[in-house]
Amino acid sequence: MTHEIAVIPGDGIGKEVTPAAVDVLEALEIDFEFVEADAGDSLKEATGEALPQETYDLAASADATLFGAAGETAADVILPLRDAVDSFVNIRPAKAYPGIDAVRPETDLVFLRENTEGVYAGHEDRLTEDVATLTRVVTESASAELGEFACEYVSESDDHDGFTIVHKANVMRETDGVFRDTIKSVADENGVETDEVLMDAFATRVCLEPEQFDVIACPNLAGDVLSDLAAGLVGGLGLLPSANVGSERGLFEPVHGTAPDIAGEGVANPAATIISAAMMLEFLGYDEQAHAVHEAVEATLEEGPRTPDLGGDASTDDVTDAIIERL
Ligand code: GGG
Repeated sequence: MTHEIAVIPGDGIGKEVTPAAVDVLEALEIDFEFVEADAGDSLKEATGEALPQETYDLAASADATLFGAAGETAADVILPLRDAVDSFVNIRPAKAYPGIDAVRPETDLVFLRENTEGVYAGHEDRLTEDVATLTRVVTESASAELGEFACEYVSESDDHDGFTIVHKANVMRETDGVFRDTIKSVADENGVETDEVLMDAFATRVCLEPEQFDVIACPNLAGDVLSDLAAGLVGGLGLLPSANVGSERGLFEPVHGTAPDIAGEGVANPAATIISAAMMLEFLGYDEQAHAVHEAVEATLEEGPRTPDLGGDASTDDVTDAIIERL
């Protein structure tokens, strides 16, 4: 059975790391049909539109989407694309790999980020020259969906005892109150253990003792920020993949953005995007191939070659070729 894979590189280093991940997928000789589409800052400059309807429609109909990076047009590109695949959760693993000089080598976390609402729901207004407002939306239904997913996620593997709910309900009593209480009651109904930590305290504690945490369910913005923070503990953003999962489709992308400081130089670390592609393989049921990609990436991170962000001098292509050779 052929799977149609939408490939949307986006901007900056997205144009370099996304083809690298496609090269790895092609080397697996699975029956994939790759269909490329454009979106992002450079497209907006050229056409006035950051996300054409045909790109949205492609993501909404393909079996899975591989996305690169969004820049200034992130709100016009990546948020609608997550909507196109009906994604309610963004899974962001952050783990330290052997051989990589990590600030906290004991880090092994998985962020389950609510993916549809919070302050990313898009309700911003400029009321006057002096006043801008933002409406934060949190619903019981989206929180329950995340809670149910978190329960399934931790129950599927013996590696997890439960999960941590990160929130700021002592200040945002209504919105994060709904988030925390709904997830807690879903977990209780499912017999899954939870604990809870205020998001500011979590930021400190995860830096000092990341081994205290495992799976973390968090609101949209907190998940975006705290997973980037965790990237700093494990060796940088070049190592963090993500999966935007819906009930039928998924969109897979590195956590990093466009990295304009190195874009066009051919030295971006492709690991995060290639691990995201491995998450896509798992989502589509290609467990064996996914495992092979994870192993090949881990061996390459440990033994090299490495890109400059990890202290090496290899190019994106060198690292990609080394991963393909190890498959
Ligand atoms: N590949 C991830 C990406 O493009 N990140 C840029 C960004 O601003 N993302 C916002 C988000 O992940 O919600």
